Amino acid sequence: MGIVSPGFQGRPRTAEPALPPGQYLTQDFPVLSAGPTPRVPLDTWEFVVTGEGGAEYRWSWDEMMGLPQETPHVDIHCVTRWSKLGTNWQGVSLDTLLDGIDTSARYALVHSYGGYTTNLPLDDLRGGRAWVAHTYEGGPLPAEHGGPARLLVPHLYFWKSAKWVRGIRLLADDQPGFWETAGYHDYGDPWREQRYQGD
Ligand SMILES: Nc1nc2c(c(=O)[nH]1)N[C@H]1C(S)=C(S)[C@@H](COP(=O)(O)O)O[C@H]1N2
Ligand SMILES: [Mo]
Repeated sequence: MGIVSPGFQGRPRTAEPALPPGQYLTQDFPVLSAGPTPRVPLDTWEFVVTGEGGAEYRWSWDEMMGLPQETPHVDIHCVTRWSKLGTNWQGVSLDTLLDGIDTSARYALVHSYGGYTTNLPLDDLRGGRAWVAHTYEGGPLPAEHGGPARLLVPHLYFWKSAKWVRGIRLLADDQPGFWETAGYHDYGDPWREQRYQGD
């Protein structure tokens, strides 16, 4: 028996293929941004959840750092066909942030500093599957990859993982975001190859 370090979340991969259909493996970390990289100072950074009725739940950077932190070890899949296996992050689970927010909303529209948006069912932000991530491979998340903090929703194509995340609007009805309006799939499950509308 070797030393098992706390937080190590390795799992056997023998039972399932690691790569979704049509994806190739990459070792580097491509940067894909639809616009310029916004620079967000930590002292003005905030994360806001807006309820259907307009109620706002806000966290400053320090408040976010004071919440319980998790260390997801996950595979990520971009719709442009690269996948990266076993990436290591640190951040706050959306379960933690949504805990105590009483809502019957079924959808979420995620907003970023810089104006990017993306939508997903609210349930996909629950169940230990989504984080506001601020640390990548042991260091602060670089700005080009979404720092100070990005959404991390690795079970969907990576365009759903909004960089420079600023907040989430809870909605009764689904509302498409930036890429979804441009023809990308509304849900974006890489295992079902839901790249574009109609897939
Ligand atoms: N705010 C914002 N978030 C974004 C994007 C973007 O253009 N702006 N691009 C998305 C797409 S298409 C992908 S594949 C990933 C890329 O993340 P990376 O640049 O860290 O690889 O971010 C997603 N999140
Ligand atoms: Mo992407």
